[in-house]
Amino acid sequence: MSSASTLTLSGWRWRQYGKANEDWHQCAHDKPTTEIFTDLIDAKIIPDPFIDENERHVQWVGEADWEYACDFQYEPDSGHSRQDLVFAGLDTVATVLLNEEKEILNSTNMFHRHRVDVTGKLRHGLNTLRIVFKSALHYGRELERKHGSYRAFSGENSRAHVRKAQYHYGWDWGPLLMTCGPCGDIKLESYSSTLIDVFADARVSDDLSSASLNVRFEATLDQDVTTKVTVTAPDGNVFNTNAALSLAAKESRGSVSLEIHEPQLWYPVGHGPQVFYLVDVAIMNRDQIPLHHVKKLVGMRRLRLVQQPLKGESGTSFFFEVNNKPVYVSGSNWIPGHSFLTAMTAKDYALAVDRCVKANQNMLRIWGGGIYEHDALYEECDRRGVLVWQDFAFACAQYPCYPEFVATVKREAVDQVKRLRQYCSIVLYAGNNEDYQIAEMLNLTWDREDHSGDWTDTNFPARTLYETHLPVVVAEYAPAVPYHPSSPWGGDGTTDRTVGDIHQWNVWHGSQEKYQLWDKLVGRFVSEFGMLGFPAAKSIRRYVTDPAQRYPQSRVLDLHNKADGAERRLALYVLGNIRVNSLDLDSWIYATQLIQGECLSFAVRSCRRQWKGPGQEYCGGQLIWQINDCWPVSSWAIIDFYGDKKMAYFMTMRDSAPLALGISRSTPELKKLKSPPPQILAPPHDLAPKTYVCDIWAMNGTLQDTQAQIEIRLYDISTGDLREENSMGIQSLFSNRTTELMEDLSVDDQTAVQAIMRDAHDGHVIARASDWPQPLKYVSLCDAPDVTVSVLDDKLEIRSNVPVKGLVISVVPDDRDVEFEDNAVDVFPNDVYTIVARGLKKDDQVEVRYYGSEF
Ligand code: BMA
Repeated sequence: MSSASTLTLSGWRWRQYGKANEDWHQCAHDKPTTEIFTDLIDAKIIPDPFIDENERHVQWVGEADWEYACDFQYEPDSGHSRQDLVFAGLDTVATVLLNEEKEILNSTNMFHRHRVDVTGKLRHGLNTLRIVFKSALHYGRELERKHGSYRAFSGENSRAHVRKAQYHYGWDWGPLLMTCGPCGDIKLESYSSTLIDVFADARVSDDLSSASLNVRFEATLDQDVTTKVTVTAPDGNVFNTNAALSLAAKESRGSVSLEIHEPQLWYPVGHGPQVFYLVDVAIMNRDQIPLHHVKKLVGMRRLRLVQQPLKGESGTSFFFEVNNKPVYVSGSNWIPGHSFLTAMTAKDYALAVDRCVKANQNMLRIWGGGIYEHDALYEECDRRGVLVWQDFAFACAQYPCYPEFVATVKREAVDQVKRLRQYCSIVLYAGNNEDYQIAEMLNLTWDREDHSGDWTDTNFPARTLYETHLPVVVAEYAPAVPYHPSSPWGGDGTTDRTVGDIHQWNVWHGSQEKYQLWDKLVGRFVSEFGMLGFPAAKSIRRYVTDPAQRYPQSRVLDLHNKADGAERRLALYVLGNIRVNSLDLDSWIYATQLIQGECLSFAVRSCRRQWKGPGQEYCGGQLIWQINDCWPVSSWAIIDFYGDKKMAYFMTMRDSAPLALGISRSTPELKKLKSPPPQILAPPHDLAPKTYVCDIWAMNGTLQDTQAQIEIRLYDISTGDLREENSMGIQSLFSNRTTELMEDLSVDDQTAVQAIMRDAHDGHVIARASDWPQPLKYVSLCDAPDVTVSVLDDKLEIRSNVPVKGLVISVVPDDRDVEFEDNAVDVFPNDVYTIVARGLKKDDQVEVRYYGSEF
């Protein structure tokens, strides 16, 4: 009798399917997962689709069928009565054959997981698994012919029928690359008795004084076993070794419960530690020999999505509460990290989460047009305290709801929620991305009073998935996690700013509002908003190989910008706001990144200001669209595909800091408005008056009340003269909310305001904020500012005799590996701005660019 053994298959070969005399190609790597695009690139059969215009030349790959094969050894073990092949995911239309020609599996859903009993079907010694992947494009078009056409935005309509990552069909930031292949691990498990699934469901009592831990497991048994559950607390305390349970061979499920007093709780980043209980479930045979065991890390937290009336405003709140403490969310939307997901490594996910934490962000929304992410991403989110909003994998389409579709979706939901439910960072499941918005746009039947639960006969049939089938799966398999039918969703429709979440795209898309009006666009929770910005010059050099194509409107750069009307909208926001004297690539990169940063910074400050304490959580958070890219592109991402951080990354990092300052500039008339004024009444010069009033506030996202010293200085922008100074002395900043510090400070159109927050005891600078007349294009700048940058080992010091905006430092040459902890800063006279720059050496050359320096 021996314990279970597992073999992960690897060493694939591949070829085009159905092509006469086609030879097999051995994969260039030995990884367990692979896919056709990366293999074709490795074999030099296609050029890298990420480079130049190659995307156009590789479209035939998605129209073709492909097959993969791999050999593996199997030596029977008399102790093992059963063998399973376990598939973590196949992309997408796959037929699996074992040892020429036993068909053991057909799969048409990339998000399904499979366990196939192959007992008696394996040969002793060498075995071969072959998988045929039919073109998902053709498959979808067939389904479309059969079941009718459903409208999809981004990608072709047929995608609505196919349960494959929807962004593979092309998106407004992503290429059309219809890849396929064995994208998830495939394992041969040989055993007599095994645990198939373990879920340690931890429920923390309302007063946090105890937790009940219910450990549920599923097993396949060929004999009677005893199970043993061992729980090790974060402090090393081991308990409950007595909780043994006997299971008879015919049984397949069991559970063990225990109470934990004074549990050690898991917190989101900034609220407390990320600690875990280790739950070890073992099954043993009659002689107490272990047959199999599974370990789970369990973070215990009490979780609520709070939607309750607010003081003095209509609608309801929408914020997350963890361990009875409200958590203001400053986060981002996450799209898949690559067009070819098998190229992503655990290290890539760890780095992505690290960048999110370093940007003072505490949530990632895993957007519905991508995938249910790799375990590595959730593991890292658990470990770093980053909350996860998980969409189900539907986006921007009218989806069908015929019986086969419902069946495949229900199974997908069960497979994925069972996989994900142990991750304590997941705080919400949402039914889809923007499908109710699509219903509104297409004027589909969506009667909010109709709660029948079955809308399959309407032209918005998928409502039945989002409001009936998916919530049932979440309630059954992840009962402690709230469910939200869509993002956005709530109240009178998807644009209701007073209930639920909104996607605020009236800056950039929609009515294309001025970003200076962001304070009038805030909702209860803003789960998407964004502004496009070009990637770094060094990134562009990597994907645009012909130097002649390195200008902003080039054919290649246009191909690497998928956003509808992007050049017009970028021009609108750049030209409407800043002075541009040159359209060379470097200047355009700077210009687009500056307006992206300005826009997102206005948004983050405006949202966060509305977190005003108990009963006044008028905004519970904001999620930037988007933190990452899946290929090299000009997009809304704040970190480009090659990892270079755009200016917006740093600017919003400062706005999201635990302790931060905010300044807004307005006119008394504009201040009164709750929504942007009708555009016809507000030509640009009306928003650029000669005098303004400023409000100044502080944000304390920590859980401690804090005392801080606040200083306000007003400077003439062109001369650097200090016009007014106001030391507000020590101010009390109450925990977990904003505190208004000053109202209606009058300033004129040549004055920039700087606010500094200092530690009340030792005077060190905790936070800075600045505010400038808008739009910046009307501001007179100093002709010859004296800006000095002192380069030291691992840091820089910046000084200036006049206020400068958006100062960016880069090392020359720019491919040196230096990590700037801050950048894109505003520098004021009488202040030394120090930036930590790891890897910087004191004789390094740096390049300095700021608003006005190159225009
Ligand atoms: C949204 C998203 C995406 C899209 C983005 C930018 O609303 O959900 O579908 O990529 O806007 O247009």
